Amino acid sequence: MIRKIITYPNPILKKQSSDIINFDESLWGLLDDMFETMKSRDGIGLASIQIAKPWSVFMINLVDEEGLQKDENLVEYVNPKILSSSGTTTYQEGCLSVPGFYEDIKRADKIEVEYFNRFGEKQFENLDGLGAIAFQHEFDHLQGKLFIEKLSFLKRKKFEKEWKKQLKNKKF
Ligand code: Y12
Ligand code: CO
Repeated sequence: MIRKIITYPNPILKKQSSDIINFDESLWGLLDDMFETMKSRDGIGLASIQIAKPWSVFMINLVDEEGLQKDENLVEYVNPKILSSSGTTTYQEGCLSVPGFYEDIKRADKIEVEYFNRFGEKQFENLDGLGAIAFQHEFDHLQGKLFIEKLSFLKRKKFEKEWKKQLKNKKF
């Protein structure tokens, strides 16, 4: 089922997400709904809190070398952790909870992560490039943080101004 994606400044987005204990049908149903919802909006990443469920879950579905977004490349991250990070990189990020706004954000370039898959099996991954950026963006959602909170004071002002203008035009 396609769920409603909550948008800034909904206070639910500030909530800390809680770890999954039972890897059962309620988790699988949530993950399936998240995938349907993310695809319906052309997203490449979505955290559970964005559909108002404060569970420690997100998913990433990057495009391949040919620029195609394939279902089989979806990765579901349950109870994820960042074990180590190195380097820095900057990328123009966007978020389905802040539609229509994109800004350069600095993050670690390489990360080593652990997580569980939907069946409760522990996984390890080394990520770089867009995978590392997307993971950190989604991981921040689990701590109740949006990418706009990483903006400089002036860029945040620019965002608030654009956001107000957009709300007036009732685009979203
Ligand atoms: C790099 C940077 C950020 C991420 C996090 C995942 N972000 C997204 O998937 C953003 C998707 C997005 C899609 C939009 O288009 C539609 O909704 C059709 C969009 O534009 C509007 O809403 C107007 C904004 C964001 C991963 C990797
Ligand atoms: Co986001």
